[in-house]
Amino acid sequence: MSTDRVTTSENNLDEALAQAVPSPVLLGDDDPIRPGSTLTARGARLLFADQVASRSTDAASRRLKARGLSYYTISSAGHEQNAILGTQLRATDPSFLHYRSGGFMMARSRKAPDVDPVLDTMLSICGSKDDPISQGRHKVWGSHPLWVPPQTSTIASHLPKAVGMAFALGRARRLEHEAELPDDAIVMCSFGDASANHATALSGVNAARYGLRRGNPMPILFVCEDNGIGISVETPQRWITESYGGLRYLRFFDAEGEVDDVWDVVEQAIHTCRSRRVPVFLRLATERLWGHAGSDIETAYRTAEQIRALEDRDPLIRNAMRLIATGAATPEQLQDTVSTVRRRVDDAGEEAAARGQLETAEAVIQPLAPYDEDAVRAAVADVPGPEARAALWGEDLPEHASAPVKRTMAAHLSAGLADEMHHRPEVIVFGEDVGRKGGVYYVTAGLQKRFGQSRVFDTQLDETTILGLAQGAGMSGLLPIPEIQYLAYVHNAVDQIRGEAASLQFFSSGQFQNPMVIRMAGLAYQKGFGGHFHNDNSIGGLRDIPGLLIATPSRGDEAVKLLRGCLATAAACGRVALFLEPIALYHARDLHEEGDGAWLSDYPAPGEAILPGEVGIHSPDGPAEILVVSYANGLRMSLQAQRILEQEHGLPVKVLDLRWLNPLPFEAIRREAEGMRAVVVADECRRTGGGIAEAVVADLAESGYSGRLSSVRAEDSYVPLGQAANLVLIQTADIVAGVQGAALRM
Ligand SMILES: Cc1ncc(C[n+]2csc(CCOP(=O)(O)OP(=O)(O)O)c2C)c(N)n1
Ligand SMILES: [Mg+2]
Repeated sequence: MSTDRVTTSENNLDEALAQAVPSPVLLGDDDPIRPGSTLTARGARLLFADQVASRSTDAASRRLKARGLSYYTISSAGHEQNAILGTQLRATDPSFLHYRSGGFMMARSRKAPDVDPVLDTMLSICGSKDDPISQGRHKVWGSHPLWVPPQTSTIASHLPKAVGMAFALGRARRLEHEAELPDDAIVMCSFGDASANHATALSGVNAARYGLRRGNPMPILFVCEDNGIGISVETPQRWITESYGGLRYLRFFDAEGEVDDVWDVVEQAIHTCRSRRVPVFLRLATERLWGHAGSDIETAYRTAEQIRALEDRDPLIRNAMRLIATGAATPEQLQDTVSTVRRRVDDAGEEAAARGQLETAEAVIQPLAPYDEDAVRAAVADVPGPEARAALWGEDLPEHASAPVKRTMAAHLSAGLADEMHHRPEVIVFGEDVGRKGGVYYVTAGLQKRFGQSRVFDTQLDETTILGLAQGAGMSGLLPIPEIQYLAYVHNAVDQIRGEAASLQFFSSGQFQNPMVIRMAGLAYQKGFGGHFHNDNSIGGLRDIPGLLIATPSRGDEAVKLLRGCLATAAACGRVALFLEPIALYHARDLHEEGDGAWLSDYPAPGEAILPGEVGIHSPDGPAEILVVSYANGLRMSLQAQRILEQEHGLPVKVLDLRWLNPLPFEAIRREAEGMRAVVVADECRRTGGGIAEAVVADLAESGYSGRLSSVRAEDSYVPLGQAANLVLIQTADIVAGVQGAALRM
């Protein structure tokens, strides 16, 4: 079925060219196709060749699919006018592309003579390990030399990061950060008409407008490839113009008509964006010539007449006729182009299908979570000298802070962030209320005053935007530390981590990176500020994100060392790290008794850091037969339990602080569990899937640990207000009881 439509389209083009009457007057190569246009006859012929190349890869993908040799049939057929953008934009204008961008890529590739876009496209369609961008991990449009980061299939998810990059280009320049891209680069982001309704698209466009309203340069070109339909659902006529035209802080352009008309409007749109550094929205009229994908049975929602009418509007035929009518080309020239290109694509398809795919699981996951310990250690060891620190702190070095000498986690984190910002000029800190106020818990207090509004700033209230900004900044060479105000509020935007940030290295075979350390206040046990949304105790939805590094501290000194470990890993390996700060411990001072000050700590000297996989061990005075595994609030409670168990029950236990919740430090856990008669996991997160107990217990069981295994976990519940919270959360007494129970059965 689907290949029939392909053949029909090809025949239609062939017949149109066979019947076309040449213009009596032919243009010279450099003549404009129409007076006043910058599109020359030669330029128009090259454009047509790119469009035919794109169409032919679509045809080849469906034919190869029918033979079981290709894996992707969502085509660009009917969208080939996007080649005009590929021609006019520069290879240094980062482009975040819609999946129907074959024409764009063919044209863009002319700017990198070593790139063979036809073969690359066919390699991608065939899932080949030789696909230069994803090595067969996904069919994506992407190219490192052409500044096209690969995008995921989640529609609209790329708008926030494209906007983030447009923002970051200007910001990096203001910070005098050495830029890879020229000063007048703009960012382009394309998407479909149905996708333009998505919350993430609205978030992206809003962020661009808001950024401009706030006085930031926002050189972002949104391109809506409007084919009037999303799979089977028609977009109301003029909807895109009605919803995006006439908005303040967004210039709107509508490109429709003959190829030279579209060319001119695209030119104006790009020029406006580039010269004025403002968000521009371009509606590009397109057709979706075939079904949504090869498997889509279009006749279920389109009549035969509608399909025929669509075929009559095929932009390839329309462009060919325009070129012939204007004298930019003869029918024979275009026929030649068509047959040469089709042959080239068919050959490339056969070649691509014969190349192999990735062959081992190791090869597949190799770029997912790169970790180069030497490089991370070097990044950690790169510390500011005494003079540099004196310039920041004067006499008041945080490690010498006067009364009280020991300080809370919030105070140490604040100083730790200041040290990092001072030493790493590429670090920027942003989020809701982090600037003037210094964060809800004052962790970023004073940073804006010290480092200025360019490096420490408040964003609008939108987590999707915050994480989009972080991705754009990371791709621009900055090292962003975005803050998510509460763990419960990441879920509305979690796809920006799950689908986007954490997947970039995977789908680009490590060629693009968006390093970041997301600071996130979370977990439960806040006194006086209750309710689930400020005490969310589930990390299940984050722990399953491939490649995401998650660290959680418990005490102030360790918090700084862990933060350094996260930043060094992000900087050296391009990783996305999540730094989960237990809110209830920000200002905690005591451990066993009120006033003992035992949870205060000294600021760690520069260079002291905790790296991924390194756990904390808290041993009793004598030998122990039971290991308690915990983290964050649970660690503090486990240490309380440790004393009670030893002093009141004569039961010494060793306590292991996981510190890293993803990946879990299994090696260290197994090592410490060895020789112990029981392991008790004290997991403050929810019982089922919300925390880490299941994984720790399962790993020990599978690795042959023969002692008793048990856990203490929170109820599967939202966290209620006030004292009722303690009914569903684990308490010190529960850990004591859990250990006693284990001791009885071992
Ligand atoms: C967030 C999300 N929801 C649903 C889908 C499934 N889906 C893929 S394409 C598509 C329609 C997109 O239509 P449009 O934006 O108009 O682009 P077109 O395919 O017409 O070019 C849908 C619903 C998806 N990829 N992502
Ligand atoms: Mg559409």
